[in-house]
Amino acid sequence: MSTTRRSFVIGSMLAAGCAMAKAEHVPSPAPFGVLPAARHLRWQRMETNAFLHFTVNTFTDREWGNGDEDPALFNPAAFDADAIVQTLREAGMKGVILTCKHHDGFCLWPTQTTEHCIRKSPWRNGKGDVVREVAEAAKRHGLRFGVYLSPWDRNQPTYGTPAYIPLYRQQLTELLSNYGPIFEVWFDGANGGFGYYGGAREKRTIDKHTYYDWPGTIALVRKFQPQAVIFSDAGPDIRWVGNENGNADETCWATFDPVGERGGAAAPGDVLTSASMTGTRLGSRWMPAECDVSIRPGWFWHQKEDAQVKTVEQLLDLYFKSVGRGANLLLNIPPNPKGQLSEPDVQALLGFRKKLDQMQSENLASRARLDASNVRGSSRRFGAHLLVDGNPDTYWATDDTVHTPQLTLTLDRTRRFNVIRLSEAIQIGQRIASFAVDVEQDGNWREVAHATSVGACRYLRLNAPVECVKLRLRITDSPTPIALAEFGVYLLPA
Ligand code: FUL
Repeated sequence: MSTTRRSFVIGSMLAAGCAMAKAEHVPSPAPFGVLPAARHLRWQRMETNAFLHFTVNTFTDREWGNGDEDPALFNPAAFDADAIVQTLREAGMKGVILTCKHHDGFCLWPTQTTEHCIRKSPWRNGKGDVVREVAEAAKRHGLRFGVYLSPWDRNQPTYGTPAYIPLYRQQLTELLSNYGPIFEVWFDGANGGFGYYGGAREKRTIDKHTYYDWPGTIALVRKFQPQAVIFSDAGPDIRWVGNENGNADETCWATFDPVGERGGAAAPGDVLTSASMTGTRLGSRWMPAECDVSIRPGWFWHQKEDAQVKTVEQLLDLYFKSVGRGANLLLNIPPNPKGQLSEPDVQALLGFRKKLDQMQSENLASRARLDASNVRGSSRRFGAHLLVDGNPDTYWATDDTVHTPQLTLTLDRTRRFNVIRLSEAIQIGQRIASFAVDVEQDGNWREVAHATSVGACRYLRLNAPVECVKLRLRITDSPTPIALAEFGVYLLPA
């Protein structure tokens, strides 16, 4: 190499080195608004979880037990936690939450707090523990385990008096300390009313705001399972979406400031749930929505509902209206009296996952040329290529002055698609307030979809597939520079 050529090469290397060093000094966008905790981030990435409603009701054909059910009723002769959890895993579920105790008070584990539990059941000769079997099966199959412990207990004689609270906390302590890591603790809002209550058979009402001393109970969860998210209609970590149809709102913010039904403070069971589907834009707490819904009309198994199991298309619709709106889907699949999932439920679940897998198998954007109208500090650390790297931690970001950038995608050839996916880098806040997607046809741009909030995940499902080589994402409203982690273009097969 000649001296001139060598110095040119060295000069270029130095220049490139300088440019890279400069790029590395481009600061990340400032965090915006309230941020998710690490436990939220882990939870948001799970997207779909399973709910198992299973107890004496499974054998009595009821939705709510009175509390006077004989524990001997509970006898799922062919209970197979492994088979259940394996199906859940094949259906793409990342976690499973079990009704360890529903409102009737029957405990599915050998609790020391009451005789109204599995020890008094003939199942496994009174030596069984459904909580342990599900928790261990979940661990074996790589699902995370969560617990539902109904605050309302229609069996306990002391329910409604201060004496019940230490008992409830003891039950919670047993669940939180004996079954490994818990990813979610589910507190139901149904509280107080008629019950057996040790034979009193009367109506008992409680003050939803003061009776349970929620701050004390929350502190207990934090102490034993600090990584768990706590669900209720009032949070503190995850909010009920406000309906049991499984739908978040078209606009769904991860932030929420719950208020009581008549204004004022909220508490589990006293929340103005009409606001829960949407959340609060710029709210003071990161409290994303969870959409709980059953694959059948009821939460518990009833033979008469075998023909009413949701179809694959209904499940897909639920997915797009929950996960696709930044929430999580908590899908209930109730075991039957044998202790297994019923065949119609299994078929629907597997059909649902097959369709999603087919859709997700090819992201057309990952083979496209991506041209961003702006890249923060012209740095590769914030480049548009990060939108298709499959890593939710990296993101395309814009300069501080650029809030409404555009991204043009040139696909490898004419392609057909009907689903678009966006995902914000929520670790630095929820920013985007609206966006639109256009396709180029006959030399003109045509808008095919627009929407509002993005957050952890936003899917847009088009009414019909469109074909094009070029498409464009326009961010139309954001109060700050954007930080978009992922972008997907998919074809959901008919
Ligand atoms: C409700 C309960 O009353 C239902 O029985 C069910 O457990 C559902 C998930 O939450 O509030």
